[in-house]
Amino acid sequence: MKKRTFLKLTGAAGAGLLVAPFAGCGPSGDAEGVMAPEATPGAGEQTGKRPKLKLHEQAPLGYAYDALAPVIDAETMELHYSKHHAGYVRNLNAAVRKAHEFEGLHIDELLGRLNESDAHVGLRNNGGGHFNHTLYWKLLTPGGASAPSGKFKAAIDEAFGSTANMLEALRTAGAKQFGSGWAWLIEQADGRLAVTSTPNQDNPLMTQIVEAPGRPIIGVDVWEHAYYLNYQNRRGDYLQAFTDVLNWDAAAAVWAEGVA
Ligand code: MN3
Repeated sequence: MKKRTFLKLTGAAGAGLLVAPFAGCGPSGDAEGVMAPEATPGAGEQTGKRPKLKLHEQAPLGYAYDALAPVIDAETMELHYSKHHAGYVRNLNAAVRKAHEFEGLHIDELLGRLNESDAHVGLRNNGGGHFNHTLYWKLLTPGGASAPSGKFKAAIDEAFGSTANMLEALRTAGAKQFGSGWAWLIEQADGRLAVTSTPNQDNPLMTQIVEAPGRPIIGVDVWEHAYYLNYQNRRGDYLQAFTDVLNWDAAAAVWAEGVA
């Protein structure tokens, strides 16, 4: 797949984070009938009485909870994936049910339509939480290259001078983010890579909200739940460890093709 800019991506009807769980759903011709406005809020599962409701789903982790130990311990991984991320997905689906104009949107497009209004708080926190963690698990996938190469490395070098400089900028952004949030490597609209950070579960695809919009390439969770069991207050040690175990094949794939 050809590399796309984030602007193109946000307008694309991609597949992956949004699925139609009911077999036999019409692909596009019956779009009006795909949603179920009167769907019961609060439940992530479907019942036989609720037809054709599209839900956001949590992708399988794809590796064992202890696969990243001792860098990230199994208990942290299990809580983070099965409680925190799962909660974001459940609450995102509940929020979408109350905001019908967001039903059926790919997560990228959903994030791009959010603004700072109170009405969007649930979608913002939980939609961001869903996207952000989906990227995070992918980047931490065991194995893969331990350094960037090819065109991806060239893009990093062009923006930062070296991979080491980029990683230092990423760790600094994570260390300076006050309270909970994320540090990011993004691709800006002009194609150039940059480092930024966001509070809470905000995401650079929230172009109407964040100061530095872009397409997320690398995302580092700096909420305490991501590291506290292993690193306590030593966020800097966790940031170093994260960048040490980053799967550069996964990062390059995100840069080339997007998160999902
Ligand atoms: Mn988290």
